[in-house]
Amino acid sequence: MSYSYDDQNIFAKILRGEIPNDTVLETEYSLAFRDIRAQAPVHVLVIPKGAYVCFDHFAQEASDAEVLDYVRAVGEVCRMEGVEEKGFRMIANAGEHGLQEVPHLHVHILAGRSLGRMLD
Ligand code: D5M
Repeated sequence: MSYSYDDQNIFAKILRGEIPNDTVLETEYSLAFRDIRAQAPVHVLVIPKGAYVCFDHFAQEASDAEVLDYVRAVGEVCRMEGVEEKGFRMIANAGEHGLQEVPHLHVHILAGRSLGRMLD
């Protein structure tokens, strides 16, 4: 599958500095910021700075350096937010059925309360 990236999406605007954000961590290739509609006491979004729609797009086209930076950024946010002790959930919504609202790859990191069971 090939992907076309909409550079008018809200995270692209955040990356260009056109919209403010509450940054948690910025690295060479990644940015983490607080979700504007927080669903838990900790709700951080981690995005690659590159123009990738979803994980498949990222896995196909990102450089090894970008992938490594992104994985490490997710881990570092977890450490910074202290979510490992009580636990947390990571979610990446993708596409129409995944109800992905913003078409720029992002992982949600949710923590700070019991998150309920999603899958039986
Ligand atoms: O989730 C997209 C998420 O992006 C949703 O939880 C709200 C969040 N969002 C939307 N606009 C902003 C801004 N401007 N700052 C921070 N967070 C934002 P999805 O997985 O695509 O459904």
